[in-house]
Amino acid sequence: MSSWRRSQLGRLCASTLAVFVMLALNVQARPANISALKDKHPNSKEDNEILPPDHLNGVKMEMDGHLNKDFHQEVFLGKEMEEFEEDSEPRRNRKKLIEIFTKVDINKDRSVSAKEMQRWIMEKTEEHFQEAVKENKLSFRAVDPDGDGHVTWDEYRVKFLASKGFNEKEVAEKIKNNEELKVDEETQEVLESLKDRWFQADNPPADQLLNEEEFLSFLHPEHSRGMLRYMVKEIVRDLDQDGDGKLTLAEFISLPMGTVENQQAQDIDDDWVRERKKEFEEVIDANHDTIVTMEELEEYMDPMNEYNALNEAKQMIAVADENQNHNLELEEILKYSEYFTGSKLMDYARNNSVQRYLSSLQSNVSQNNRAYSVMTLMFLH
Ligand SMILES: [Ca+2]
Ligand SMILES: [Ca+2]
Ligand SMILES: [Ca+2]
Ligand SMILES: [Ca+2]
Repeated sequence: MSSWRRSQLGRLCASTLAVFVMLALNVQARPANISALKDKHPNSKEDNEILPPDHLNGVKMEMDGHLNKDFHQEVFLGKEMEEFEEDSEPRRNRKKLIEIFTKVDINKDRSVSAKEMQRWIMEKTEEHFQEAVKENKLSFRAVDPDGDGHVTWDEYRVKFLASKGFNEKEVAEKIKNNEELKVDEETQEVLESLKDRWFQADNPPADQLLNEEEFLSFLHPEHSRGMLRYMVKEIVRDLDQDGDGKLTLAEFISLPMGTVENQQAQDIDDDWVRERKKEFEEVIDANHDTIVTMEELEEYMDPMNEYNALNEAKQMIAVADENQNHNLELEEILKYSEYFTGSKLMDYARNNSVQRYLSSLQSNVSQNNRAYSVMTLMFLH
């Protein structure tokens, strides 16, 4: 399994994998917030301002080829995502969730259809786009201090190296005088990868300068068809072991970890494989010929694809649709709050599900003690 090659950009965050494993080990305590925590990783904060992020809100796959675990929460909550993360007060979360429900339910029949959810997902995706545009304004200002609206590769290179701890003035001077830059191998690889991407983001006619819009697609490839395609190519290149430009299931599920050290890690590997296999077979391989082409992956990753949004809407409804009417009612969405928002409604669980369960147990003479404690633990966790 050592043949997994992480992208050069991915390698920049050398600790990402370790963080991923640590967070995955901690998955029971904080489910569904892996990338949120990753973003809060102290070392990546400063880099993120001028470096393309690994995680893109509202995009199904991360830049390094990992599935975006928070995708459905991102397209359900839009820019309100962080509110639910920071705010653990169940009553307020409950109120907010009810507010969202009434907004999604456009025709006010107290039930959310797949069409209504699809429309909502598209709206929330648009919010993530707007957020990225806003953040990009700040990032662009940071790389274009003279404010002439254009950034050269050399200017960007200086800013990037400065963010890596190099002396900004020295580096700028050396680049100006065409002197050799002494950078370590890893930084050099990242620089080359960034450079490729930089020139990809330079729209025709290529002038080797990026304006604010081009810089947005440099940081956020989901904002441009050309850059989305470039991102797909990079991901396929990293996973494609036989180099035929397409992905088999085996290539897609190759593990990023060389060795499995203990049972817990083994379980995570198993989950990782299971989820990727499911996604590959059921969603990404749209024509089900067991091969994922670049075109299929591009369709899959396109956040503005309405067909994908409808699929996602149906999946989201199916998870919580207890009465099987292919619609979501308020009760269903509240009960599955954790799935939709990443945060549990403890009071709701206590007041309803647990109590219902406890009373059903009391009436059940042949109660199974083990099942009882397991279920109670699940609800109270
Ligand atoms: Ca409705
Ligand atoms: Ca292949
Ligand atoms: Ca296919
Ligand atoms: Ca229902």
